[in-house]
Amino acid sequence: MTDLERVRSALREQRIETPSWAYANSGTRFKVFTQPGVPRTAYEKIDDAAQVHKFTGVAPTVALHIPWDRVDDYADLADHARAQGVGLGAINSNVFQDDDYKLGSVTNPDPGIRRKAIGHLLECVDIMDQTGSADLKLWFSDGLNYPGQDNLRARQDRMAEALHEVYDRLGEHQRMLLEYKLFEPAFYATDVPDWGTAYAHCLELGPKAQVVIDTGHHAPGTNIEFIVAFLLRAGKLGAFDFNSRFYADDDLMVGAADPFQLFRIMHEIVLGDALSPSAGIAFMLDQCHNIEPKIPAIIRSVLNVQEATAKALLVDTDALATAQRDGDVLAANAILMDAYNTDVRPLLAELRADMGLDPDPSAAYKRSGYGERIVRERVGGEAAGWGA
Ligand code: LRH
Ligand code: MN
Ligand code: MN
Repeated sequence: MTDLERVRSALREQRIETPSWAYANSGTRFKVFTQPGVPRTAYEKIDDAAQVHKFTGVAPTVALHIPWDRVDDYADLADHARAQGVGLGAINSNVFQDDDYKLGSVTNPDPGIRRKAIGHLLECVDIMDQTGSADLKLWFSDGLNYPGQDNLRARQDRMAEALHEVYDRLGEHQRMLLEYKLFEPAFYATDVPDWGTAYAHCLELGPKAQVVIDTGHHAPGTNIEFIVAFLLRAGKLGAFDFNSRFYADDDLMVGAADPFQLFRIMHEIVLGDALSPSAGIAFMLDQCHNIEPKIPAIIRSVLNVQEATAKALLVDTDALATAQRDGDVLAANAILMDAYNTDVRPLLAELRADMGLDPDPSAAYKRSGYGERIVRERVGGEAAGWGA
């Protein structure tokens, strides 16, 4: 296989999962701007996700968030997805939107509330059994606003206990993905604030527990590609929640704020041989499109990930290794920058044509008339679940 064939075949194989909640209305703490035509049900969110896959060819699964996507019959929802040409992906749990969780969910000092939160996580595994999903994604808003509010160490014990109980419930082909976040909604201390804490819990749990890197969940200036390299080496990188940030957890389109960072992350993925679906890393988006049209924004995001990946695949890794061995700092850096500065859009357009797709997914979606149709047909779209 020539180098270019290797690049093409890796791109053809790439899989990006889109989040159901990105298709629905969303907003900030200050305002939810509703958009006409947004989905009213989980079924309609899947219909929209199917459009993204139809035009990009690399987004065949949709992540669900429970209870935002609660339905009576999850097997039926999975059938619906299949009929639309997509599948259901990770199940995201939600133990952050109930009044009971004001002081925490699984780390709450009240054992009754901890039981309720663990009950929800176990219910999510039941749902996975019905949807055929392999991944349970856990994010805990648990934390403290004030020093002295609770015992930091006891909360780690409670976290470990809850994670063990859920871990033990996982089926043979299921895994648990633990997401960390530096701050928000808790401002003084978060119970899983960083990759080190998530990693330590996952290590204690066993091979079915891995870490999720949400790119928006770090302090400014954090070297995320280092975290990628470290976790890959340890076999503990399970997934990404991709998005962009300028300040905090902005949830903007991936690759919009810092495409170079996205390239550096994908470079570590390529070096670690972790791009292929067989490597088991779930590449998911976790975004909200508050002011821009949603389906076009998600198509744009998928293309941004593809472009960063194509550039990462173009890095001349042999030449890079030689320059590194020689201690040739400038040559090594230039090799990386050459790949980053390559315009990969013609390559991707050609690849899409080979795959029987329109070379320009955004334009093709626009021409399809789907956007106008949903505005006509759907009245009273749903809020994604927060801020409403
Ligand atoms: C938390 C988070 C987590 C949630 C999602 C809606 O900030 O990143 O992944 O499930 O947002
Ligand atoms: Mn996330
Ligand atoms: Mn987030």
